[in-house]
Amino acid sequence: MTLDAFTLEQLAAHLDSAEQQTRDVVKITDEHPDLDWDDAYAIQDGIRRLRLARGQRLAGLKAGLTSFAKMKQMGVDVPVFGFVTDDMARPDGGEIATADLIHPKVEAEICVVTKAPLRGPGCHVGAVMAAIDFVLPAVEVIDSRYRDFKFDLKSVIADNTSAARFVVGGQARPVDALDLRTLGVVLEKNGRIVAMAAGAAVLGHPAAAVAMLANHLGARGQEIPAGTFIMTGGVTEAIAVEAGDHVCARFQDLGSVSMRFV
Ligand code: OOG
Ligand code: MG
Repeated sequence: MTLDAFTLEQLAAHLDSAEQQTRDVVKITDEHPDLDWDDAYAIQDGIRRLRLARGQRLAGLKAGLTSFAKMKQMGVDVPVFGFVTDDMARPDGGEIATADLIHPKVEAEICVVTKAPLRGPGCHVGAVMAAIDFVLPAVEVIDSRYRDFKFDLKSVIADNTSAARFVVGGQARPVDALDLRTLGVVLEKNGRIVAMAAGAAVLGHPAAAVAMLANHLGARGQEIPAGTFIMTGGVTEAIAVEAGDHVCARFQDLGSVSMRFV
């Protein structure tokens, strides 16, 4: 930690109000270049406390920057972890308002729900596979609070990894009915294919993203509880959207997830 508790709380409130007021801000490392990883996650924890204090419920955990396409797009090389709350959820086939988003982008993600706790260090793909209850398709709408979507890893961790909205599809499948590495995903915007990938784009196997999350939490004395919804990260680069756009993500064996931006 390089920052004191008061500064960490101030930065959490700063990013939280930027989100609430749909206002972009400069990345926080510009003013705090010494910010370290623990500071960044402590700021994210501060945002989580503020949101829960407003009555929101924790809906799940997310891994981000887990695919090479995403790392390349954002110019970074390490995955990051964040959370989603119930107020970020939107129904499949529904509308997503853009008036309260700064510069939204969509990502197709393979998600899981666990049936047993996962605790690192030493968590691996095998342990994750044994703990997965079922697999679900989703689209995450990310919306960095940073100007022009430009950030470094510590700034984006503090900003809860750009989490903004998410839409979960209805087709759940048991994990042994799928090959998560070869599971194909096609992302369409306005009827045109804009990106496609297979599950292996995410760290070689989407379960590896969950193992990394368990190891990340384990280093902090925390675990992934049973019954946790986890988004494993965009399989392709994120695609910018605006009012009027229709997005559909088609997942092999898991159906599709769609939404209209208004
Ligand atoms: C950070 C969040 C990345 C993903 O799935 O890769 C993310 C960002 O790119 O703004 O959620
Ligand atoms: Mg994501």
